[in-house]
Amino acid sequence: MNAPSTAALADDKPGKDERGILVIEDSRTFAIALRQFLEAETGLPVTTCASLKDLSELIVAAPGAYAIAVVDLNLPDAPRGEALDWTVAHGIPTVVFTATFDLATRGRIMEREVIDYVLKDNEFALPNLVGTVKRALDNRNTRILVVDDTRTTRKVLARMLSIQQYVVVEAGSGAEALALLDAHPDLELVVSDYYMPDMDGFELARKIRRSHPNVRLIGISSSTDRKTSAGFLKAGAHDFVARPFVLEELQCRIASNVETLTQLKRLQELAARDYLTNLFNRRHFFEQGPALVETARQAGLPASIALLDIDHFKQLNDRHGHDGGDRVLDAVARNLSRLAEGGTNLLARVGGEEFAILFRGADLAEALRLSETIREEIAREALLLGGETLALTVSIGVTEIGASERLDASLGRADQALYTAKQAGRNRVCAAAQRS
Ligand code: GH3
Ligand code: MG
Repeated sequence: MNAPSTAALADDKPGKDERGILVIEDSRTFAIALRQFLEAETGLPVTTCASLKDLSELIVAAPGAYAIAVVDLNLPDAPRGEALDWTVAHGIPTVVFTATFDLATRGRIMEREVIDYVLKDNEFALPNLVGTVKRALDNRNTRILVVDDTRTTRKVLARMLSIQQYVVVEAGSGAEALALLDAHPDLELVVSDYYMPDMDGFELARKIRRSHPNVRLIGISSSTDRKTSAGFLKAGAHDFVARPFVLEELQCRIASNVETLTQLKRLQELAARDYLTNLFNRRHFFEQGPALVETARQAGLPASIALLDIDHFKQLNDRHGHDGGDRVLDAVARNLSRLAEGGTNLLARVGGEEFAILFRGADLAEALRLSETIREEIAREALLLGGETLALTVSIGVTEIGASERLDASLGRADQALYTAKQAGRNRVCAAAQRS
């Protein structure tokens, strides 16, 4: 079943990057271990080669095939990092894996615009390398806003961050930064200079904390006054880095803030989900529902709600035990997810054996049609439980959400329609008209 065709409401998701990982490593043991580890952790195909000659042939054959390269600095036919020159020259983001490390080597690596380097000299080398590659791949999903009124310094920082694979957006003033944050809710991290003519970094930090409380902010400044870092932190920044940067320090501080963001998102995701079925829970439905209805309204579209309840569920519980009941709930949830989740719909488990679906863009007639399809599909599906084939049915109450009506009021009306469906014999869809 298709969600209502309301392109204006559909979420844009970027396409998945299918490119692989290229490993240039002459030690066979390392190369094999790396390939297994990287494939398991990233799910991407890994190609290995052991010399500059093989590398050049691979790149010439398929220059655009690699999302990232891992390069050993010393190869028999490329002892001075020539393999690194090749990957960088061909625009392949590169992580260096090296056994030799001294200041001269670091200098040679850093002047070549690499993502990072990982030392081979310790027992954690392999997991460190895999972690670095994973982080770099993940960075492509993080948008960072760089705020600095001086174009050249802003460009240098933006370039450093794009080498780390972050998606970088630039602002030349505090006001522009605030406007960009308003326009792009996916901007998650701000790196801001202190001195700017229209508003300084402290004021920007205070404003961002108030208007975008989930955004992380790192202050930067070339001031030698230690109070600048304290001022940034007191204004609400999460971190501070002094100019001129030690590149590795800046990388680590940004990575640690991105990690915090990732953990926060994971917690938010867990808080929004129902543990048994992994569907969205009641809290999420009521937190997100009103805004979703509002976007439909603004696009001049209707919205409807369906409340769905499993028929005679108590009997199933009594007969097959609570665990059996749980399995039925999970099966119904998976069916509903397949039939009604995503696109412009919001599906949630809102009670023990009750599920709600918000149909954005659907008026009552359309919501009735969609609900009828869901009811039929669930009734058609047989579920095997304790050696018994269960005929599972659901009853559904549907209503259209009134203009400026509260979501709980609409859900209450859908509940009355559901009650009518139960009274009329179950396994059916009933509608409740809006009160005028
Ligand atoms: P009706 O057809 O009128 O909806 O009857 P019913 O038996 O489905 O409804 P009733 O409300 O009498 O029973 C619902 C049962 O769902 C009662 C409760 O113990 C059970 N239940 C609620 N949450 C869960 C759960 O998470 N797991 C299991 N196994 N049972 C649950
Ligand atoms: Mg029931």
